[in-house]
Amino acid sequence: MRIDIITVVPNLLRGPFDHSILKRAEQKGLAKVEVHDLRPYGIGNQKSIDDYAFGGGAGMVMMIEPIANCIETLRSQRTYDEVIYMTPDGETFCQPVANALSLKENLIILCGHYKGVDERVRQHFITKEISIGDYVLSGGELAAAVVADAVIRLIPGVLNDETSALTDSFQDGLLAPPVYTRPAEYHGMKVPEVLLSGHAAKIENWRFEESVRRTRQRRPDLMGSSAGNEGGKID
Ligand code: 6GU
Repeated sequence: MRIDIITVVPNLLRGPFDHSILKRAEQKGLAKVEVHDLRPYGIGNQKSIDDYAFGGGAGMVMMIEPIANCIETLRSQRTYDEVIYMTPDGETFCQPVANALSLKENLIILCGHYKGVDERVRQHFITKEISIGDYVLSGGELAAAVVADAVIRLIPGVLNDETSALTDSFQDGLLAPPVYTRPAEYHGMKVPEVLLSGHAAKIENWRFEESVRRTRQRRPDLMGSSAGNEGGKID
């Protein structure tokens, strides 16, 4: 998978992809993230990328021409499955969206800034609009890093233990169960006996029950409809 991120603040995105899981994904040749500074695509001597909004009002608007130039340059090099725009008024990001994106080959992610992009960019170039939640960030960069992280870790071979993405919170519609490691007892606080029993079926059942308990307590909104209730396991 290849992800091309277009931004006016490339430095904000230099860090996240040079570390841990994402770096390993790149070293293994499974994913590549390229960050593109929009500035060189700007127009005029100033390489302008934004201007005042028609009709007035506070805040600048990102112009269509620099973005068009950048996207067309990328498109001349390969075909893209999606051109994603990061914006607080997009579709709220969630695990099923991450799962779907992890199956794509090439993605462009355009980070919104200032008051956003000229509406014609959205009409003409954008195929998907994503928000990461109901709060406002000063730009789409951190949100783009969130999306890229959530997507790249799902690519087969990126995680060491390939099954571990399957047991993530949300992947089965439930929150993940509690986990423990050594020591088995710390200042009188004991690890649940069943986890030390070596009885695989009992352990699996305990984890499922704890997932349900935790989800019911913390995220009752996930317990509606059929979430985590395939086969009617939850009453
Ligand atoms: Cl994608 N961008 C901005 N600026 N704020 C956000 C967001 C995106 N998602 C949630 N808040």
